[in-house]
Amino acid sequence: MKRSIALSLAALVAALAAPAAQAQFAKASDAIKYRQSGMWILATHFGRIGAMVNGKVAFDAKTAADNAAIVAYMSKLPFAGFVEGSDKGETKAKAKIWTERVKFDQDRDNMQAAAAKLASTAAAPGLTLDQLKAAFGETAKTCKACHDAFREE
Ligand code: ASC
Repeated sequence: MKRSIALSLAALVAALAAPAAQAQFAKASDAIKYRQSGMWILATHFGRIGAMVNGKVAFDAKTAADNAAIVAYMSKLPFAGFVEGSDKGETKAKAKIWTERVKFDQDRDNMQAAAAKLASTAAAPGLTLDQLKAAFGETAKTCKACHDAFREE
């Protein structure tokens, strides 16, 4: 028993001491899968708002607010997946993410701020379609700016 606890502790210490990539993800492909999955959920809920903005689906303030809250939450998740060494593999991420990290992080911050504003706008009483359109448009710009710079076609 004591021995197995000691071994567990040794394993834990080793795990904690591993590089960040290994601490969070067993392998680079897991990090890629993680960020792509997060982006997929993000885009799905953003797209549901987009359908309203584009008149494909009837405007409904509660649906907009619900989806925008998910967008704001999901905007935070994918970035943990951009670990060192995950520029290779089944990914459209450009290698310059890791050499222009300051700009990448600024683009991330811009998107997360726009997503938070979209959520607060959508949740405010008396939301109009025009207000939703404006906040959606501002957020879409931040998605595009980062994709143009850091994602392969
Ligand atoms: C989406 C989606 C993106 C962004 C981008 C905004 O719904 O999947 O990548 O919006 O097109 O310009």
